[in-house]
Amino acid sequence: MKYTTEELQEISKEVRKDIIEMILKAGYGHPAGSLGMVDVLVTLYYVILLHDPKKPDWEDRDRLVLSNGHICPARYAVMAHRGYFEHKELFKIGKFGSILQGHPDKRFLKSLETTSGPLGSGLSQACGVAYGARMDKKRFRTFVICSDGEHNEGNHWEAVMFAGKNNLSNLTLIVDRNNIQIDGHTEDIMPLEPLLDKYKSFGWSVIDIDGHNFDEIVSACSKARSIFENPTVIIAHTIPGMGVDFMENNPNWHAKAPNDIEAKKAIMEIRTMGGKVTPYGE
Ligand SMILES: Cc1ncc(C[n+]2csc(CCOP(=O)(O)OP(=O)(O)O)c2C)c(N)n1
Ligand SMILES: [Mg+2]
Repeated sequence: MKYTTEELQEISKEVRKDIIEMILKAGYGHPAGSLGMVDVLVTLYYVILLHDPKKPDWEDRDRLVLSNGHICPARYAVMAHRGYFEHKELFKIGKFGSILQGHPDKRFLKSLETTSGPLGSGLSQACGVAYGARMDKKRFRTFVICSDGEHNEGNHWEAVMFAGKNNLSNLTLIVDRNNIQIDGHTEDIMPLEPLLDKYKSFGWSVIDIDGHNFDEIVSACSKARSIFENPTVIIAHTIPGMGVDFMENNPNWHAKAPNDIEAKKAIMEIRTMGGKVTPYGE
C-alpha cells in the first residue's frame, strides 16, 4: 500500500499525541528526542522497511536497530499503529510486567531486534547483523538509528571504522542530528562538526536530509539501497520536541515528563500541526 504525505503526516500527529500521553502516564521519559524522530520512524515502518507485523520473526525482514533506546516511546507508538501489538499497551509503558519497558527490552517485546539503552552500542550490533547477513547471503537490509549525543562514545567510532573497512553496503545508519544531548547543545558539550566529512573519511557514503521531510527521508533510504560500494549514513536534521512549541530545541525536555497542564497544551499544539512538510510521491 502506498501512503500519501498527508496520510503520513496524520499518522505522525497521532504518534506524537500518543508519546505525550505515554510519558505523562509513566511520569518518566524522553519527549524531545522521541517527538523529533517520529517522521523518520513513521516513514521507515510505513514506506521503507520490508517487514510484516504479523510475522515479526520473518527471516528475510529488514532489521531496525534503535541504538538511542531512550526514544523508544516513538518506536513503540509507531509499532502499535502498524499493528505489532494493541494500542492500549502503549499506556502501560514502564510498568511492572509491561511488554513496553522504559528502555527497549527484547525479552519483553520479541519483535524488537535488540535490547538498548546503553548508548554507543547499537551501531556495533547492527554491524554484526549486517556482516552476518552477508556471510549467509541474505538480502535483507539492516537499518540502525542513533543519536548525535552517542557520538561521544568511543565504541560508536570503532563500529564506524569496521563498517567502512568491510564495505558494509547492506547497512544504513540514520543519525538523529537534533543538536541536543543530556547536558545541553552538542556543539557546546563535545562538538561533532564537520560530521559528514568525518563519516566520509571513514569510507562511508553520506546523505544530508531534513528529518521532517517525508520526501527526503524516502529518497535517502531508497538511494542507500542502491549504493553497493560502502555503508551509508543519513544525517537527519531534526527538531527535538517537534510539534510542541515549548519543547522544541530545548535540552531541558531531553528527559522530563510533562505535567497534566503541559500535556494538554502539548496535545493541542500537535493537533494544529501541519504545513511543515512537502508532498511525497504522487
Ligand atoms: C552509555 C550511556 N551513558 C549515559 C547514558 C545516559 N543518557 C541517556 S540519554 C543521554 C543523552 C544522549 O544524547 P542524545 O541521545 O543526543 O539525546 P537526545 O537528542 O535524545 O535528547 C545520556 C547521556 C546512557 N543511556 N548510556
Ligand atoms: Mg541529540
